[in-house]
Amino acid sequence: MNSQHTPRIVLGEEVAAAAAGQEAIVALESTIVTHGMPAPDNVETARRVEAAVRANGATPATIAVIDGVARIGLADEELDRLGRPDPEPVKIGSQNLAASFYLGQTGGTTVAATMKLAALAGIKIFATGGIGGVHRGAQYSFDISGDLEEIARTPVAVVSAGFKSILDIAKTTEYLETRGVPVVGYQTAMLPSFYSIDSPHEVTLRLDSPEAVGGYLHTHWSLDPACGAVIANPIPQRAAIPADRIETAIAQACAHADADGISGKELTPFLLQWLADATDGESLEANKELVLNNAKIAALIAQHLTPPASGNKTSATVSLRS
Ligand code: PSU
Ligand code: MN
Repeated sequence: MNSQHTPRIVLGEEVAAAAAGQEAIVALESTIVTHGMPAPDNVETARRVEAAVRANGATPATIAVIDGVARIGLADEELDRLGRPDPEPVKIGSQNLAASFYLGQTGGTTVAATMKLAALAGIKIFATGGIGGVHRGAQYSFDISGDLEEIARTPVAVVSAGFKSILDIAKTTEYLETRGVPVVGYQTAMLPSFYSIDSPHEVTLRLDSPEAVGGYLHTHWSLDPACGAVIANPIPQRAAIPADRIETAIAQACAHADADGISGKELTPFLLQWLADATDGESLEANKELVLNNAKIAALIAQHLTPPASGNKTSATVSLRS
């Protein structure tokens, strides 16, 4: 075996110090930087998101692959490099994570790849904008984000503003139910839909405080130590775009993607960019606000996580009836 081909995962200084002191850490993804937002909003937002995590009492760990090495916590120049379009960074999901190590690539990790790396580094909570899901028209394209599979098999809680409304929210909800992934509504009983505060779908359970989410996650991981969870946190009201207003633009964006033959990894970035243009930047502003809000809630929850005593084994108590 060639040690050159063994994956390397390196903690940044700030993250290493927090891990040594068993302090709260929040993982952050980087596809939102490389493929989710235009420059310079992408890097600016990533820095504001890191600041929001710090301001709420936790250490941010932005995760990416730089020259074939996974970085948990990025240096300033590494984040700057990811934000530049040239040379074009790779979009790295679970499928091509090993390929990115092997080929020495540089790129942004999706929710799926970020979760996998966070779990390896012992980080239990992660903030993003909105997870990937089942795309509209998936009955023809079979386009289902790898994020859903990873959440079902990796014990990290993902704070997300529900599911991106560019997706088929009903099918995404069904898929997570099939895979046994709980969707916790943070201060809401209705599933948020990214730009909008709600949707017609109910969450698995509603919880109203970071303490309650921490307590619930303890129960969840005691029962199912290998499964992730979605913490669905609605966009702040002042930045929200009502569903009926954004829906027309989403339908147009999907039709254009279809007509232009956009599919696979390019689809989500194409739709987000198309919407930002079609709404004169309103959807981009909403996207920034919801990520910041998710980072804040994740930082608060991170301070209330207690790992189940038995590590990776189910630890529910079984006793005789008394
Ligand atoms: N949330 C955002 N913007 C994004 C994404 C999420 O606000 O760009 C990214 C995440 O990295 C997510 C990815 O994992 O989109 C999903 O891509 P796909 O549908 O190709 O799996
Ligand atoms: Mn896809």
